Amino acid sequence: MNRINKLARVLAATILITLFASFFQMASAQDVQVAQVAPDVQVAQDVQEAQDVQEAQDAQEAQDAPDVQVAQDVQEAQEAQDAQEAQVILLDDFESYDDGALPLKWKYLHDKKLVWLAPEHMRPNERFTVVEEDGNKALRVHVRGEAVHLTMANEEDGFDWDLTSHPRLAWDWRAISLPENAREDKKNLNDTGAGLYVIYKFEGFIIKKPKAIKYVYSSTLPVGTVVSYGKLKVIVVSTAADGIGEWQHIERDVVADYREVFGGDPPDRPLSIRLWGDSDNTGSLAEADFDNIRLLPPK
Ligand SMILES: [Ca+2]
Ligand SMILES: [Ca+2]
Repeated sequence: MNRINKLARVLAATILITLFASFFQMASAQDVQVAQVAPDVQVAQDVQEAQDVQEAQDAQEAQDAPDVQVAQDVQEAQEAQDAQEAQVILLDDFESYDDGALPLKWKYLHDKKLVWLAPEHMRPNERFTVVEEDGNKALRVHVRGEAVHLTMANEEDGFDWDLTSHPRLAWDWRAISLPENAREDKKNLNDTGAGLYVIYKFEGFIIKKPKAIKYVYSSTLPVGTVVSYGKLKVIVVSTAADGIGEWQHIERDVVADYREVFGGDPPDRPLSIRLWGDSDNTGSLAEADFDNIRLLPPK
């Protein structure tokens, strides 16, 4: 009987040991499984997080990108504008004179000679006056029943104009009063309240006449009209038909204009620029303001 009991105890102990062994084996197998699974999960999480971060960065960059591009475009446009501005040659913006003064950088025809403007040369029916308005100064040309002009000569009067580098001319003007019923295509009514001439050269065997283009603010003719007086060509660039009293900005490619009205190329260096007030044919008042006369590089 004792022997049987001993065998039973041994058997029970063996079963218990076997059960414990199985339990520990299963537990370690689960640990291995966890240990095997865990790195993959971590990697997957890491990948997901990395993707999220990348997507967030991409989204931010996509948001930022248009602004960066616009800023770059604005900067490049500004640089291009600055470069062009640096090449502009300013003839006169009338800011260097006192309000009410004569524009002393300009010459005037007196006794058939060009002389520097001086008060004693002025006749009663003509005035060239720097006028200030809203912080800006401009030249007011006022003539009644006369034709007068101011001249600035190339290579003499403080500027150097070469058409190969500066083929364009720009200015602002404003008509205040234009000669009534004047028209540049009728000799007996040929008045121009405001005109700007470019004189290219003088031609002729005995009497030398200027070969010139006269840009006008016409009392009656439409913009684009071209009138020919031999060596003098008139191009209407502003007209009272579109109204007066407002500033207008004019830009002309004078090389293109010369080719159009004369054919062939102009000389590289025009002789002079003249500002005109002309009301001698109609005997009426011509009054206009000029400003910002500038030579520009090609577009
Ligand atoms: Ca000015
Ligand atoms: Ca006239």
